[in-house]
Amino acid sequence: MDLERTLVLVKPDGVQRGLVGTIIGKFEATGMKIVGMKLMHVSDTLAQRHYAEHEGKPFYAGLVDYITSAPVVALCLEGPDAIAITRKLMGATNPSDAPPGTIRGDFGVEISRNLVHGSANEGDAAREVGLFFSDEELIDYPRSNDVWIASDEG
Ligand code: 3AN
Repeated sequence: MDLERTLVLVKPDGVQRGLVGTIIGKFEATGMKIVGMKLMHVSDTLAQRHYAEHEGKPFYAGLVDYITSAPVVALCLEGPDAIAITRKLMGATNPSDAPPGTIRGDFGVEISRNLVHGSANEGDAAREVGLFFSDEELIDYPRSNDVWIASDEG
């Protein structure tokens, strides 16, 4: 199984609603390792880069306004299949389609306030982690229980 890194954002609504601990806790409980984490304000420039693929879509301006409106918590998570596992926990983009037990299904009601971002694929993950974190902000460290989370056998 490939060890992956992915970018997760607890979006402004998650921070404002006091759901940072709850949301991060769900990711952390899987065994994925936090290798980067910070509270930050997303600038217009960063938002435009991050959402470049959505430029020109009707919801683009609202998306940039939303992500820049208040602080976010940015995380870089690492683990086998971290990208897919993160997206499974997030649930569908539209909270009304996201099943119970997922972050968006449990805590959201509409697509423009969907609480959390997770990179969609390996290419996006590499690009987005690089946008939000410098190399020095990503910390490589062993955990004593890593062997109980994933075996070397894959
Ligand atoms: P996901 O975040 O599930 O990967 P994407 O990448 O398709 O979804 O969309 C990025 C973000 O754009 C979503 N998190 C959501 O906030 C917003 N978005 C996507 N589609 C719509 C839409 N039809 N209306 C409003 N916002 C949207």
